[in-house]
Amino acid sequence: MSPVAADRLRPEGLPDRLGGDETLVMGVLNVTPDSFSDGGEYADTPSAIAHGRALIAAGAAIVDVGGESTRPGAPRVDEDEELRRVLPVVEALSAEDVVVSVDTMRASVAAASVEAGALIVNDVSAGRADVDMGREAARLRTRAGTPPVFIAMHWRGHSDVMNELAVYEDVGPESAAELAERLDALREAGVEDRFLVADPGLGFSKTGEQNWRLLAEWDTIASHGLPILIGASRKRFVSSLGVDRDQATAAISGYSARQGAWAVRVHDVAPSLAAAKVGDMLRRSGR
Ligand code: PMM
Repeated sequence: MSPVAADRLRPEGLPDRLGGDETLVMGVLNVTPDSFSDGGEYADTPSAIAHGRALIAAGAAIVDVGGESTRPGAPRVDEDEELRRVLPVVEALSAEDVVVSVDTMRASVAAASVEAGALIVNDVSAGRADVDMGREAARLRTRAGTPPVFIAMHWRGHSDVMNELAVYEDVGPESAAELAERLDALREAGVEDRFLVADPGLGFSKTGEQNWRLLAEWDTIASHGLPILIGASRKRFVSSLGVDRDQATAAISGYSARQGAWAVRVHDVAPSLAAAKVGDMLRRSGR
C-alpha cells in the first residue's frame, strides 16, 4: 500500500451531508433493457423509482440513473428514448431529495436532467461522444445554483468497438495520459476543477488483466489530483473470479476507500458500504 495521503478529495456543489471523510457509495440504476448485469429489471418508470429508493435505503449517498447501456456490443439508444427512460426517474428521485447523477454521453440529456434536479453528470466518454458536452456542463446550473459535478471517465470508443480498442503498452500511464487530455479539454470548455471527478474506466476498452493492473497502480489513477470514482461492480473481470460478484465488488470498494476514492459505483450497496467503512477506518488509522 502507498502511504496514506492527507485528504480525501471531494468535489464541491453537493449537499453538506455528502461532505464528510467517508467514501461514498453510488448506487447504479440502469433504466435499460440490456445492461451488464441488471438489464431489464428496472426498465419501467415505477420499478426504477422504487429501486432508486431501495438503493438509498441500503445506504447509497447517490443514485446514478442511466438510460443507455454501455455493455460491450450494445447498440446506441436514440435521444428521445434515452430522455423518456431517465427524465421521470431523475425528476421523481430528485423531488425526494435524493442526490441524482445522470449517466449520459449526450449534452441534451445532461441539460434536461440537471433541469429535472440532477446534481451530477456522469459522462463515461468524458465529453468525447458529444462535442457540446463540455460547454454545456460549464453552462448548466443545478437547483443549488452551482455547476453540476462532472464525472469524466477514461473511454476509447462506443460499446460496439470498445473491446477491440483494449491495446496498450502500459495501461496505467497510457490511460491516465488519455484521461488527462480529456480533462484539459473539459477545462478549456469552462469546467472548473472543483467540480471534476476522474474515473479510470474499469472494463471500458480494457482486458481483465489490464483492469487488475490499473487498480493495482493506484498512483496512475490518482495522478490527476482530482476526486476519484471507481466503477468495478459486477464487471467481467470481477465476476470471473468464481466467487459471489457483489462480495468481490465489495472487496474492491474496501480497497478503493483505503486508497482514498471519493466514491464507488455499485449495484449492491450494502456489502460495498460495509467494505468502504473498513477501508475508511484503515485509511484514517494509517500514518
Ligand atoms: N460503468 C458502467 C456505466 N457507467 N460510469 C462511470 N463513471 N464509471 C463506470 O465504471 C461505469 C459508468 C457500466 O456498468 P453497468 O452497465 O453495470 O452500469
